[in-house]
Amino acid sequence: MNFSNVFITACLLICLVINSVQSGYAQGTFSRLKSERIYTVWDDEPAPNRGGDFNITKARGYPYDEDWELRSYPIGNGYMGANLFGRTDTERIQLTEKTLANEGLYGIGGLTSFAELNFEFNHTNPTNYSRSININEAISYVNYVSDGVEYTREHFISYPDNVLVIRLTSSRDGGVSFTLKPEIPYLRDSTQKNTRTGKMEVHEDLITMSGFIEHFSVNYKGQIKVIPDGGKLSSAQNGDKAEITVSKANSVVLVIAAGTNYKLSNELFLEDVHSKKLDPESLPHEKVSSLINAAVAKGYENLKKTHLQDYQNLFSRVRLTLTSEIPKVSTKELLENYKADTTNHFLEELMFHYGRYLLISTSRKGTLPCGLQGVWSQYEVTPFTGGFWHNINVQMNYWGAFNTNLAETFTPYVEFFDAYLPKAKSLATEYLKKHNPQALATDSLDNGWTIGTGTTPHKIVGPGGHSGPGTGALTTKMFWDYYEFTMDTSFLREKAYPAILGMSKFLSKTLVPAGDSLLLVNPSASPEQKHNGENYITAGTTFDQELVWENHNDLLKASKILDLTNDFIEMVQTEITRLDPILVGKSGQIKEFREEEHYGEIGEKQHRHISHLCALYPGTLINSSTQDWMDASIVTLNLRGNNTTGWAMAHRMNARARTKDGEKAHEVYSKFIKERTLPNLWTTHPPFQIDGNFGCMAGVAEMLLQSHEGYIEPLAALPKAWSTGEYSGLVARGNFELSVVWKDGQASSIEVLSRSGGECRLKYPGIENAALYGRNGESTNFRRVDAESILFGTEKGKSYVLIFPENK
Ligand code: FUC
Repeated sequence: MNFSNVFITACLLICLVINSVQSGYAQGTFSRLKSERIYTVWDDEPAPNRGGDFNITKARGYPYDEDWELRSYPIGNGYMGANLFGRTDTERIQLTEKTLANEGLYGIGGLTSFAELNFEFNHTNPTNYSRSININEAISYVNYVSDGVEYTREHFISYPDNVLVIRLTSSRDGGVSFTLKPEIPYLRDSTQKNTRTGKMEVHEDLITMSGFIEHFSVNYKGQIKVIPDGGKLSSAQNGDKAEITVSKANSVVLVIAAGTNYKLSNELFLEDVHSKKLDPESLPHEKVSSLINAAVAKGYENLKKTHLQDYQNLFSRVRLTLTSEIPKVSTKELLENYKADTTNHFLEELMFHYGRYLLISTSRKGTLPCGLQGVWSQYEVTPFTGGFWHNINVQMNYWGAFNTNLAETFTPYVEFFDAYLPKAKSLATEYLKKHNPQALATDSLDNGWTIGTGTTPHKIVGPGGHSGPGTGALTTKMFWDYYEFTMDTSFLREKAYPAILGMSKFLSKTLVPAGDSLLLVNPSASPEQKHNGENYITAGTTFDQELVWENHNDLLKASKILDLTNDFIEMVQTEITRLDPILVGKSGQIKEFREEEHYGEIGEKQHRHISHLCALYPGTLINSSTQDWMDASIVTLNLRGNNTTGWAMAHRMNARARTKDGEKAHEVYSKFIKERTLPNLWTTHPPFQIDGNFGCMAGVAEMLLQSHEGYIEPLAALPKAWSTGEYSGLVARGNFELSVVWKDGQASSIEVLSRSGGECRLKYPGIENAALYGRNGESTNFRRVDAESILFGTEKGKSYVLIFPENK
């Protein structure tokens, strides 16, 4: 190493860092020196209208409409979502409100479309057409020229103001004319299943849609306010339908609000009769009207400003560039080009940022958690109810929330958990009564709580059938991760610890002694695995055993941090040693079932779930210090293969990242983009499920930064494809924000912003030769742990920069 070179490089970089502070970056990092990269998802034609709207066919037993699913562009604020088609003749904007539910397929109820907004523009031959979502702004645009006039539409759904705002402008004074004809979909009278009534009323510039869905006694209301600048506005009422015509306005702003009488509460889950879950006397009318009134009073410019402040506060925390080449082609072409040749990595970068866009758009405090399709459904009956599937899907939605610096998007799940907990406790007692009565506690509180797969905003179920009780520990893992990434001890004390403790109490009672020392979950099932066409129910599947281990282990860590001890915790200390969770079989595989010898003897060989690898990801029991298990995990991943569905590829990607194999992780990511990504960059199981988007976003972060082994490991699974790049703002456990610049596969600088203080342990090849500097350029000491690891103390709020000697 040439010391003077290192010194010069270091000084240069430090100057840059100082400059970044001076230029006003609140959390200055190297990358933020560079200008912000603007990401757009765009097309040069509207979403098609093949077979007319509602051309809903069935695919794999579920409703399916290619135009909506593949081509429309989603925007959302957690409460509601809109799908934009961007048409110029008759525009279609389909609206979803997350709490609007009908009976649905399984009788347990499911998300149903709220409304359709049709705008008759009658522009038939547009030129210079484009539609886009600017994901740095969460604003969607439509631009074109018709008869020499330029038309622009702008759409965003503001979270703080909870309204959809649309603005229409044209290059000519008095150029904006249209007729707005909203529709309430899926109306059915009370003689039919899925009864839904609804009507519209118009008063001057305001259309009100209101109605009732019998199944859960849902009252709903939507309002559309049309505010033209100049021109003429007229309205018409035709029976239960209403319309507004604007002619020759200079510009028009529309504000749209929607709501229902849904109320997240303990009672909702405790009540079994579906029509009594909500109060039919409660009306959302005032709530919706006041949203409209407040938005109108605020005005377009302020609404937009508030929206941008809110959204960008979250979105702009992270930067990531994986390539310097940004192709100037539409997103659908980008995807097609990628299918033919994967050497341009811009789409891989874009998908990561799009994932963060989607998460912010679907999961905000006060809204329901992100469902299986986020906050978007045009269907009467949404595939799998659009609900919160707990044998992997809902958890996958949040896997990337913490390391991509969006921890607060997990809050809706915590609120949802608080509401369902009393029911989850009673389900635990019921489950134990049925399956393991001898373990029942005298005080039912000591039975803990449980949750099974098919959960909706109206109902939770216990585990059983195709998925064992480990589903609950997949759930508590999110709580533990939230704590580890944020270091929020009050969250640990008030939320995570009680949740994990309650889960350990339940899981401990699902264990049955086997032989001298073993304790096996019995009955147990590895999610959705079947043998000879039947659910395979057995004792001690790896899924259940390892998840009991994970939950118990997190409980022990939490109780140590909180300095709590009691008889139960002491019991867990011994119980955890009797689980024998991971077994290696004769094919060198991680066994999925204890009685399995060779890989694939029991169950489907290429099954989409890799539940026995949940200890590799999102769990931590299989890690670098358990090399035999790590090797067996690789054998399992190889044997299972990547020919699978959307979210299932995403799980494999994260698992490969944990084996530190950047090439294999990248290979499955690439396959996922080629095979499971749609032209609007939603991803498909199929059908469209948003879990794949989030699982892969998490996977990208996991490749670039790991922190589950007691140290921070930047670029832990860097593939050759991303040999040069940089990121800022990814988060490691311990609440450290990391910014890394790398070139030719080697880190040149690593910056750590310590957000909670504490010791920082970093692992990276050659790190002992790097130089550490404090924020003001002062040289700082670190302790060498080994050739690849160093340790240093940090102060809360301070940044530390490691500069690597130039590679020889
Ligand atoms: C799990 C998966 C299914 C589907 C459903 C929503 O049960 O096994 O494939 O994704 O969730």
